[in-house]
Amino acid sequence: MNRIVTLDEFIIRRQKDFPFASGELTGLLRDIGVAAKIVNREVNKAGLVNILGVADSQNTSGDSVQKLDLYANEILIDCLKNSGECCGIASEENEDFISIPAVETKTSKYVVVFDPLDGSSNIDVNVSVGTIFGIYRRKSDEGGPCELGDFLQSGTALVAAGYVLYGTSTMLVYTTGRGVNGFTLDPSIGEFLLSHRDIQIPKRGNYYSVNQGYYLKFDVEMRRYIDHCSDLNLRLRYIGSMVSDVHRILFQGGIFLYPNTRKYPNGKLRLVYECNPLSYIVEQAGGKSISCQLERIMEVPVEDLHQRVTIAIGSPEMVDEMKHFVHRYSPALSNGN
Ligand code: AHM
Ligand code: MG
Repeated sequence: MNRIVTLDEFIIRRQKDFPFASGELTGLLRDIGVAAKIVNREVNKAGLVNILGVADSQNTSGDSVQKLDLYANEILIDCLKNSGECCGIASEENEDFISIPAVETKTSKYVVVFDPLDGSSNIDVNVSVGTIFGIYRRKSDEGGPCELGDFLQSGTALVAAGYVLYGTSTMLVYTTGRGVNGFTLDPSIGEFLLSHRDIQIPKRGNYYSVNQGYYLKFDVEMRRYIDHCSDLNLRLRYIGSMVSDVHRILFQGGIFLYPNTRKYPNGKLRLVYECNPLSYIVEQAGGKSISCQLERIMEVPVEDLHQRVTIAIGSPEMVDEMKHFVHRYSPALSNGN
C-alpha cells in the first residue's frame, strides 16, 4: 500500500521547495482546505432542502436558510479572515474587494481571489459544482491596507491556484507553479489525501465541451471548429459548471470553449475568478489556454475585477487546432494559413 499523504503534510513538505517561504502561503492553502471541507458538508446536504428548508426561506426550526453560493462565500471569507494569512480578498459574489486588517500585528503579503461556488445552477439538481481560487503576492506596501491594483494582476503573476470539485467524491487540485497535484477527501477521517501526483493533461482527447445550444450565436470560425469536433466524432460533454468540465479535460484530454455570443460579446466567464486560476492549472499540467481572439489568457491585461473573457482551454494540440481554425476562418484574423 502507498504511504498516505494528507494535504496538510504535502503542503508543509512543499514549503521547503521555496527557500524564503515564511509559511504564509502554506497557511493560506490550509485555510482554503478547511473552508472546502465545510462547504463540502453543506453541498452534500443540499439534497435535503425539502426537509431542511429551501434557500431564502426559513427551515423547520425557524432558522433562515441561505443560498449555498452565498454560504460558500461567507465560509471562505471567514476562514481567510480569521487566520490573517492574507491582506485582501476578491470574490465573484462581491462587487468590491475586501481589505483584511492584520491579525495580531501579522502583516501579510498575499491576496486571494475566488469563485466560491462555480456552476451554482447545478446545486438544486444534485450535479457537480466547485470552488476556484487564485493567490497573488500584493503589489502595495506590506503593512498598509491592500489596494485594487493588488487584484488587477495578470494570470502570469499568480503564485498559486486551485479548485475544489464537489462531485461523486470531493477533490482539491492545486498548483504553486511546480506541477499540479490532486487530493481526494476521505469523509471517514475528514482529510484530503494525495491521490493524483503530478497531473499531466493528455496531448489530445475525445471530448469537447461547449454550450452547443448557442451554436448559431458563435462567430463563423467557432462554428467551423465545432463542426470539425463533430466530424471527428468527439464526444460532447457540457455540465454547465466550468470547473467540472475542465476537470474532466484535465484528466481525460479535450477542449473546453466559451466563445463570445451576442449576449456576451466578451464571453461570459470571469478572467480573475475562473479563467486565470484554471489556466494556470491547465498550463502547469502541460495544456494551453487562450481567448477566442488568440491571446494567452494568463497574459490578458486585467482592468476590472469582474472582467469577462472568451476562452478555449485544454489539451495543447486541440487548442492549437482551434487557433488554426480562427486563422483560417475569422474575417478579422484570416491570413490565408
Ligand atoms: P457561475 O459562476 O455563476 O456559476 O457561472 C459560471 C458558469 C460556468 O461554470 C459554466 O461553464 C457557465 O457558467 C455556463 O454558462 P451557460 O449556461 O451560458 O452555458
Ligand atoms: Mg463561476
